[in-house]
Amino acid sequence: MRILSAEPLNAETPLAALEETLTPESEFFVRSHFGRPDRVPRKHVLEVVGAVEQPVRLNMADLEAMGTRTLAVTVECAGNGRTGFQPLPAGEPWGLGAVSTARWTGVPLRAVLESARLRPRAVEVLAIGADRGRPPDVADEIPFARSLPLAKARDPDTLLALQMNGRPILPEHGAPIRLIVPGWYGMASVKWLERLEVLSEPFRGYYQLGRYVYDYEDGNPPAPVRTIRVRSVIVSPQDGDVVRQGHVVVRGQAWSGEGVVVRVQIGVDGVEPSQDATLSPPISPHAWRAWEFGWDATNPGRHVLRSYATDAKGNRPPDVGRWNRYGYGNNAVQAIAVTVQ
Ligand SMILES: Nc1nc2c(c(=O)[nH]1)N[C@H]1C(S)=C(S)[C@@H](COP(=O)(O)O)O[C@H]1N2
Ligand SMILES: [Mo]
Repeated sequence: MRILSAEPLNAETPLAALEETLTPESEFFVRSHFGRPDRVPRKHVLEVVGAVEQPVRLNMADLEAMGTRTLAVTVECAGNGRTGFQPLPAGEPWGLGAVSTARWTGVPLRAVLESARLRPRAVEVLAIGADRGRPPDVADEIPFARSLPLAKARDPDTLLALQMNGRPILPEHGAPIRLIVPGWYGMASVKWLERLEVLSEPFRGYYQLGRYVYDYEDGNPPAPVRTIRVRSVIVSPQDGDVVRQGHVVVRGQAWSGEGVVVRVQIGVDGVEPSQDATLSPPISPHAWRAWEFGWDATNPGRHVLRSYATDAKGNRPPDVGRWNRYGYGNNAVQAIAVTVQ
């Protein structure tokens, strides 16, 4: 892993590990604002309070008894690709490895909300993590907390995850319970989940309005960061590699929060895509698709490769990402240089 900071732990998945459709757990990227809470909640209880008829407290067994689902979900940090922005915004300098995929098993958040019975004035569900700290520009200690609008909270694929790849969630990934919000950037998938608060007014917390907003500094009000933008990454060969003249297999992953990727095209030495890659079958509506392209590398010398994804809604990535103050959502087409000899 490439460690960006040790305390709190922020580490990115090496590009080579992105080749696996299910990311090896020891290489699943880690993004934490405050470091993980030290309390090891063996007898963890999740509280559901606020605008509900029936506040509930659920332990792990209670949750498991509500019925679980398993979904493969690609989690991508909104800051993935930040280093491609110029000037470089503040924040963790992520390359392209702040993205990983796991099979998550959990209870649909919806089932828990139904058991607590929402009051008619409910508008959002606030998820509060057990980790706390003081961001540089904030006066008091705060928990990591983020809200979801009711529609997303009630999406049957939004999970209170209890397992990652069939085993208890690893400590750095949010044990014992975390949210998994498919299709949205990682900040929505609150780790070390301690409390759900049903709100009758939109949440105005730091990680809702102060961060995770697209601020284009163009005079318009910042917009919330939500859906993962379509992207394709070449994982093999890597930038700067030297390959043997002849047939070269180019591999990558492509994903989007708007729907599965339906096409990946490759561009060689030009900014226009020219040929199609072969996509592997989707393992889930919310996971990336591995792709492969047989490149006829007949001409020696330096060549530039690009990959272009198209998702089910027809979205395609831009050549240049739209710069914003905190450096989110940079899904610009990646270019790698490879020498054929
Ligand atoms: N409690 C808590 N949840 C959190 C965070 C955090 O710092 N604290 N970071 C968020 C962000 S920004 C991302 S990208 C994902 C990363 O999940 P991972 O570390 O399991 O890859 O967790 C999210 N959930
Ligand atoms: Mo993130």
